[in-house]
Amino acid sequence: MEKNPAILSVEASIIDLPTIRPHKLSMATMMKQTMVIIKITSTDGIIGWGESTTIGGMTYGPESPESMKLTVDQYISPLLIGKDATNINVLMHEINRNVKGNTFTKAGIETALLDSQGKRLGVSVAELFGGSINSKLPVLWTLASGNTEKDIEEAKHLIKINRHDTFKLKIGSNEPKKDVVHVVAIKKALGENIRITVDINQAWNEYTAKIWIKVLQDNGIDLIEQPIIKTNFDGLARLTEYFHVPIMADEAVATTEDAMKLCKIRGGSVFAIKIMKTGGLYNAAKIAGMAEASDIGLYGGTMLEGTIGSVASAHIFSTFTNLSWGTELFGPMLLTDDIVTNPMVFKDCKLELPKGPGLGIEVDEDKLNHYKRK
Ligand code: MUC
Ligand code: MG
Repeated sequence: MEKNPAILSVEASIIDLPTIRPHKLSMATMMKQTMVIIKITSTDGIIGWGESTTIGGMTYGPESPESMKLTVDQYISPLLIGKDATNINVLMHEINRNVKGNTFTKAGIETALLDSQGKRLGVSVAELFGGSINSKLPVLWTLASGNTEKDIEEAKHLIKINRHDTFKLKIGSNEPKKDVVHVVAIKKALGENIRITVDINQAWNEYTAKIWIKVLQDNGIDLIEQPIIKTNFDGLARLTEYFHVPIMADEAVATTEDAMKLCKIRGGSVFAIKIMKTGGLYNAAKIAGMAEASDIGLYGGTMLEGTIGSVASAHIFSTFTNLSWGTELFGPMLLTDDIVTNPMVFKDCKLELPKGPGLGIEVDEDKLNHYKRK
């Protein structure tokens, strides 16, 4: 093994992959997913992969695929080239000193460094964090075709083949009453044993939330995700206190600082953790620790990443003791193709953590080049 391998190159490629159907959220309807794939090559021949992905251009988060590529090419790559590839803490500290914000970009870079180091040491990314508690994680599916009947049909098929038993509904783009009627119709059609959660993606104000969460709660909905604007932390705390149906913070809980503030006021009884929001796996683990200490449950969230980002998320989520709400790492199944040769395994309502060093995935570089934006 080379003693002090150095980073030779950092490449960021923009990949566009079509979705299997339109995916309708309150802020955008997705017909494709755009990922920034990071490749880090070191002098010992090790190649590490990472992914930085957002939803709906700039409608969801503060970074775009194009800005992420620019941040890597212009600002992060020069900080890494020639440096010791094996000390991730030093590398990320240097990046954080020189590049503010840009957590999505940093998540992809940190993932590629972890994948490299895992391969170098012959251990998985989860093992770099002390090892996974579960190698199979519950995974739900999001119904978001925009049509109630189509959603019911899709869910019934997935229940029949035992791929999912929990479904998340994306609402907030219509009048609340229309959305709630849609949710209740799906809940009734799928029956008691199927868990239904709803994600409002900040679309309601606190007053509207108070009226309509009551109806959702009375109709047996299991979890309410980010009903109000992400900056209204006190409002989230009030809703958490007021309702017995659990309220989950998603957009509100991005950084470790957000998590600290929300833990103090109990702004949510569940946190959706996403490595894109936290800026990588280390920060995701820090937030998990804060949540555990505050008796707040965890949910393994997605930014609808492809396989690389989803597997990276699965590695860190698998180390959490309080992953009481499972995960939504179904992103690869929403896409018509994959750029890895060993896709994730989804079986019996669970995903399986890949075995093998690093992330445990093999990238098909021909496919990557095929889908790469020229
Ligand atoms: C979100 O806000 O949770 C997760 C699943 C899905 O369909 O959209 C994402 C975004
Ligand atoms: Mg959400």
